[in-house]
Amino acid sequence: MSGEDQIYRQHHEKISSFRFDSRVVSVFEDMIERSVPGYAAIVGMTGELAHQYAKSHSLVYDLGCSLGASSHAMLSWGLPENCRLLAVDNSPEMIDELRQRIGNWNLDSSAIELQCEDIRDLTLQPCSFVAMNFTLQFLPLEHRLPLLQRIASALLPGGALLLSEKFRHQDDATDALMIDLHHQFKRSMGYSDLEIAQKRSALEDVLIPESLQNHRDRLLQAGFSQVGVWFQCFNFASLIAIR
Ligand code: GEK
Repeated sequence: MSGEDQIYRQHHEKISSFRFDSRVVSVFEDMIERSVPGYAAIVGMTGELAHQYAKSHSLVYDLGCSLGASSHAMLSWGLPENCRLLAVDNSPEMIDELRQRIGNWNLDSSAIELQCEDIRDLTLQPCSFVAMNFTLQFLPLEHRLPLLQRIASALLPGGALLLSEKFRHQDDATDALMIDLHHQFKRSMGYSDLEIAQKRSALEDVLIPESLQNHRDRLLQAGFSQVGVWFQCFNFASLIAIR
């Protein structure tokens, strides 16, 4: 079970860049549920979409799996016969904690394998579905297209990438409004203005949002044939890209 996220509750003299370390792991679920509007809907739908797109005897990836919420949803919905699910994260603390938790999942977890690796170094095998929920946003901008190209090349024809991201609205006034609405959401979830401000500064230069137009154009450039936004709330969205 997740503890309550109090990481930025007290005033910090110096805010260090955000890292997925053991402190974050211990409160991760509380943090993401109270910070990302629509998180539960996106994770739940990841299971449903994997169920639709995954093919029997193929691989499915969960890239940036954290504590396995998306993997859990995919296994709960049920993957086709002989599908293997590879959950990858480069935080050893996340993978260690996930490894311990899987034993308590009340479902058949024999199909899932965990890998502690940077997704930029991962050799992607032929696969039918890739979930990348709120992970691409942490890669330096220049590393995003090469990864998406490798995903597109690894996907079987008709396979799909589900990509969820925090994004930037192209019009500055709308972007400012959506940022305000997101902060209002965080306040309603119990975060103080100090917590919101300190977390924002920790994520500066770590989480780099782009516009939905950028995402769409780059996915098409990477080799996907069709791209659509299926979920959007304030400055968070999820896209489905078909190979
Ligand atoms: C969920 N998908 O619950 N290689 C591998 N993992 C990475 C990399 C990288 N280069 N960079 C960051 N990560 C999850 C939530 S959280 C989103 C994903 C958030 C990992 C990082 O260690 C963390 O576990 C995850 O990506 C991002 O649906 O906290 O906003």
